[in-house]
Amino acid sequence: MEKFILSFMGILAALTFLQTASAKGEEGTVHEVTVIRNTFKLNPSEITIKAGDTIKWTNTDERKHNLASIPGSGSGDELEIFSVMEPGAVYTHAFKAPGEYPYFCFIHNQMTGKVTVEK
Ligand SMILES: [Cu+2]
Repeated sequence: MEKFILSFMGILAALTFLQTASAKGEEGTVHEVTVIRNTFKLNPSEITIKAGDTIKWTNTDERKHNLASIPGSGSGDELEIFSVMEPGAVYTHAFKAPGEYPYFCFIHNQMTGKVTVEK
């Protein structure tokens, strides 16, 4: 039992560390984007921010969503999965370079969004 409690405490400590680490990734103004439950939609789906700002995605769905760049569009040609979002997960990403960043859910391709980064 004691061992169980100790490992539980270890997991809690790890989770706290991860949350602190992601909070450190926030820079500039933080803009919230929500993955809306049971709709396969993002709110807002398109957002314009300033270079250096952060997008904070929150998955309020009961499904997992993997947000990824759309290959061959925007500033990158490579598919980049930038967040594996388990239900309830929060993911932050600071956009440094101006440009357009269309993205979609790698699992549910109809779920699309776009981040426009201005100078
Ligand atoms: Cu999805």
